[in-house]
Amino acid sequence: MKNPQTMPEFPTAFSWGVATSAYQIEGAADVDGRGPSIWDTFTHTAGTIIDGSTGDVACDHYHRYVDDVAIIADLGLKAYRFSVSWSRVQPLGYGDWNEKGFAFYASLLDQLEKHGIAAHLTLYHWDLPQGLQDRGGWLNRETTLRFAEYAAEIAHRFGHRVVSIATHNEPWCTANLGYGNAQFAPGVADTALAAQVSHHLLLSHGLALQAMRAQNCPAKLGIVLNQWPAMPATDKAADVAEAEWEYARSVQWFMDPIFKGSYPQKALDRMDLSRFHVHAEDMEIIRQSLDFLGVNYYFRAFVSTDNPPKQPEGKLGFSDMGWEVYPSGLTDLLLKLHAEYENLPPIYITENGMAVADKMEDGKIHDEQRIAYLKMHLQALHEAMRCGVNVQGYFYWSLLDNFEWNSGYAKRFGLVHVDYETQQRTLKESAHWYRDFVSKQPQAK
Ligand code: IFM
Repeated sequence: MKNPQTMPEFPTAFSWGVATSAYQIEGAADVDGRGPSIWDTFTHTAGTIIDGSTGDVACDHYHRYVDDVAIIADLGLKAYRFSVSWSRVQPLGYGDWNEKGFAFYASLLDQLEKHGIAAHLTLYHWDLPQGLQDRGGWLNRETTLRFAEYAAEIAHRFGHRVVSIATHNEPWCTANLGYGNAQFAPGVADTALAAQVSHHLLLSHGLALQAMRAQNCPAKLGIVLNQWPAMPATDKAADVAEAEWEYARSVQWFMDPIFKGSYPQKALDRMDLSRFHVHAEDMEIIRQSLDFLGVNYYFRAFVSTDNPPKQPEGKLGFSDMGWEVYPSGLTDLLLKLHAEYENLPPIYITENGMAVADKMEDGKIHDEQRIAYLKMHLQALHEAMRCGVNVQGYFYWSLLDNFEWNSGYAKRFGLVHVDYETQQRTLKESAHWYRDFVSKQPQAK
């Protein structure tokens, strides 16, 4: 797929937005009673983050949210996806609520309402309260109950003010990067534990949906999964089998329990199940109906059994993260989900974006690569919709350059450049392009 010149038209009711997450932008780590999360502990541990940075200040969004929301409005966007920092509203993850923390999110929602921007809230974007980690974190089944209580409280306070609530963002990362290879907080490397954590995350998702529905929460309820199609490097049987396994252990591992009530056998066959405990009732709890599914798409998995493994050609280049730009993978993925899951709810593309080594020249950032990326992915998305996939919105990742986890501030995904010395925000060329593109889309009257 080439950088397209003509852009397609999306449906009138389609939501156009941007996404962020609490720890990556808020800063104010110990302000107004916020408790520490596992990411505070992790970033303050030597050797965990490439540039030695932390999210203590990040984009200082906690103090600048009024201006940041004004930027979203200025871009002509009508949807904003953000996450709540659990330890800001409940410092330990159990026990007392922190009213000042809730007040911050209430003020953020006020600003969004003022500009007519629909709020899409995520409950958990990786920042577990340290107080719960001290009790065993996601390895402790009790954490699933605490999560459901937290979900119910948010639904009770904000459920009528937001369009959607997602339980988890990318539980694959929490499990596999947090517990599988120690790249993310809490920094554990044990794949058997990662499997157990993923089960508790799914269980907590099911319990949270039940708890929010018990509150008659009017918001649409769902989950956000990061997904990729797995493509064999060659048509050798070994590569094909490996790609099937990769797809089973990443995409189907989360989709099958939610939509089919069971884990994929192909993944189970190769797993260390010695510490994998599933209670009899769990799978029915996990299999709650969803009002929406959030899909985060960045790249495909290119699967080779050669040693060393074959690498993708990357005809459309690679991002500054080293991720292959592969827009047609989004079409393939969505069509595959559509074919595979009968009860698939409407989809939002809750994240899609590109890290670029942006350079400021004469006060401007000419991020042509990001514009091309956007165009190609929107084209690919449109193609999936043309083939019948029900997609209702697109959120670019991210509004702002921000704290990119173990890459610190070294990777820039934003439509808006952030100077971390001055906290000055500058719209990149891609932001102008996105504004222009969205302004030409049919608008609901
Ligand atoms: O920055 C992250 C985000 O927190 C979750 N999805 C992927 C993004 C880019 O790595």
